[in-house]
Amino acid sequence: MSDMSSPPVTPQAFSADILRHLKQSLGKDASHAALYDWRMALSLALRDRVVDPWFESTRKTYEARGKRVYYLSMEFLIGRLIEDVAVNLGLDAVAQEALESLGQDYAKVVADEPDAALGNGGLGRLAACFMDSLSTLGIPAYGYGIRYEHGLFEQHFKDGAQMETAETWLAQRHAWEFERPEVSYPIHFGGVLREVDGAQVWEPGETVMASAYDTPVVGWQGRWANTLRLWAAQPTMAFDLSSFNRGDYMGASAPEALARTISRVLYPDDTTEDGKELRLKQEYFFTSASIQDLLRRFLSEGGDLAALADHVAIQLNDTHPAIAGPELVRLLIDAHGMEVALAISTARACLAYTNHTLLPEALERWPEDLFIRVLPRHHRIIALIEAAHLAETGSHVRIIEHGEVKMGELAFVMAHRVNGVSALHSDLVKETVFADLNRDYPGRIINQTNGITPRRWLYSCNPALRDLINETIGTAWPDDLQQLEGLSTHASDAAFLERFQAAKDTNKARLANWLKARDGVVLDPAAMFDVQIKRIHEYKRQLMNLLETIALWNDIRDTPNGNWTPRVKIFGGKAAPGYVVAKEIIHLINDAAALINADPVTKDLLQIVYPENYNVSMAEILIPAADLSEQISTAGKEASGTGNMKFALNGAPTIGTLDGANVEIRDCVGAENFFLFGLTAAEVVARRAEPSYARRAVEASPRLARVLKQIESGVFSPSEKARYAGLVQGLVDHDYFLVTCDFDSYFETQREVDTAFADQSAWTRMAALNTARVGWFSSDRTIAGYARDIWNAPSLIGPRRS
Ligand code: 26Q
Repeated sequence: MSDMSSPPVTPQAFSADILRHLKQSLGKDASHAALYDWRMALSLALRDRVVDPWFESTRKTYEARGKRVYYLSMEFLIGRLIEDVAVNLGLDAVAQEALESLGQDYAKVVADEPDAALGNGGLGRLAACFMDSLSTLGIPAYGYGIRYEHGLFEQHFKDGAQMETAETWLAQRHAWEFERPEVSYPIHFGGVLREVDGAQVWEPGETVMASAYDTPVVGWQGRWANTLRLWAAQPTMAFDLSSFNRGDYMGASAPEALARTISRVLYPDDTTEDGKELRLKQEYFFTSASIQDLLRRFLSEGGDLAALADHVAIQLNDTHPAIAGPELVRLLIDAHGMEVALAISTARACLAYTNHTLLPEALERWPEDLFIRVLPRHHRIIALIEAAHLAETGSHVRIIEHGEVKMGELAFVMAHRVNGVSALHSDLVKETVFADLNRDYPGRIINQTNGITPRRWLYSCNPALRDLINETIGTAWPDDLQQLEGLSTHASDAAFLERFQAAKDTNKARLANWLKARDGVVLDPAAMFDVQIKRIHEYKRQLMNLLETIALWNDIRDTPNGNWTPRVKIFGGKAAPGYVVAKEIIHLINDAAALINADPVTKDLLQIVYPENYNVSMAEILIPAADLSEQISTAGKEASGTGNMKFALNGAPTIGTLDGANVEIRDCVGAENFFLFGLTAAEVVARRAEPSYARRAVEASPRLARVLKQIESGVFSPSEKARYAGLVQGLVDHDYFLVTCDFDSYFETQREVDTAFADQSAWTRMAALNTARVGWFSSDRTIAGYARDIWNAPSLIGPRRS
């Protein structure tokens, strides 16, 4: 594949590139350049080197006339790109040397880049990992999404409570994208349907333009690059000249503002907000633009629409783009004159749907009247799809029912494959939400267990461990992660384990320095770093973690001279702004931290740290520094999890339940290297059926009862004693997520963790075996599975270079 890689670059040549961009692209002289200028110049110099592999990939794709994959996602949680691109191009050392030869601090320049936070959490980050793997595997693919002006909100704590401010990543120029003003499509909303010669004609009430911005996504060693195409909403005309001429200058720009609201902001909820018109418009906006774009590309290459599915695979990242089914059918019928049954079967052969949740409140449903108001033609098309489905299967499952349009059922019926994201989750998808449809379409539901890109989540975020691995098993592992298994034989080698521990200690010191500089917080690097980072949700049970922390605090105070293992409990994560209980949990963690961290009795043994504004970049510092990974969701509720994989890969054993991909992680690392506790998914269901299960669990656990009493009586909120009375009452009265039932098991397992951690060499061995045995969780493996089982999409690059 050497034909696609450019000649080696010297640091001297690369500094010249940087200086050229400083001057020609930024209009700055080196002596006057600010940090921003250096970052932009570096980014542009790197971007230059992506363009050749990008063009070459496009040329090969065009030549192959084969299949292209289209990954439709409302979210791409990308994070920073400088390191990512540099590492994939093999230019990380060169870039650093070049910049430092110009007198700049590389780390500072890299850290100046704002995170591209166009996602909420797992689903959005998965899409970003998939883009990396699609390019690494050389599969022709486009990611399609929305170019939000404001990504996920920034989180601040005010007296311990979460406050939100707008995120503004586009306030500065975005270095990586290419604006494509010539690529734009009209997107219609509302209006009326009229019957003309027996056919339905949609006369839209409102039109906005979707215009494209392309970011190249380069894979490992620059062998291939795909495109992430994000759509921005624009008015059809910049200006209403008639209002302007009447002197109504504000009114003249109103349509513009209205159009632009569509791509203004990412919805910060990671379940569903009910029935927001703007959300439906966002979904249709980017889906329609994407479908129009891929049809135009197909037709421009002379394709025959009956053969569309031989050339196009469309993957729906959850139901958010589920309108793709009706939109594709609509275009095939209304714009290309295809007959209804063929249009539906053609669309279905192209489409596949990934389910990411079983939570009933997270299954998207739209009020039918709203749907008709915004997308009248699609409402009719969905009725046709439903009729075809009912006739074909004799099913009783409807898509439109009780005045709602059910997007899960729509996505399922229009997909030739439906996949869950872990083995357990896929089984539950078959048994619960889609049990009836699974009978109607046997074999349609399959599993593709999630994965993570090892380039970002080991190679670049953990240089200390990366170097040790390179020295131990060679350098071919980043795109063949199962090679990490070769570390296993070294897990009984004391010298290797010492170096493994040294790498962990380096990362813990790096985190400690970063926190000191950022928040003035001082950590004890000898303590166990126990980390739970993810969105704040009742089902993820951050509250159970905190209750255990308080119980431990009580125990230490009762026996201050006991043989305690020092711990730092690290929390990170945002709550949806409207999720009241999640925000109470955040407040309580911060209140408890204030009291416990100030306690002279426990101060060297227990500390709670909750840095504000957790994001991808923070994860890249926290995960390599973790000793223990908290994956403690109520069994049956976490579809997969991907943070769990990142921790294990970076040598942090898990304390966790049998939920999502935890099950498969435990199978890989071995039960003896995983701290399991809690009820199983089946036991959870059975326990909920028992009367007063929560109250009885509290009564049976004096330790838990004591903690709840403390919280309820205001020990942690002396200025407002009743602050958490409702939260505690909710636990005792409902506790849908069984915090009370799993508490004792969790507490006891944490004490086993204490004992295990105290035996340092045994612990390090366990950590190293985690790293060695989770190579299967590379997103390269996941994407190879999608390509084989769903897309039938080949790789266009040869076998990897060694
Ligand atoms: C939908 C409609 C309206 C507003 C918001 C939403 C919305 C937005 C985001 C619904 C869901 C999400 C995100 C879900 C998510 O991140 N799910 C996670 O997906 C991961 C990747 O598969 C899994 O690992 C996690 O277990 C799952 O929780």
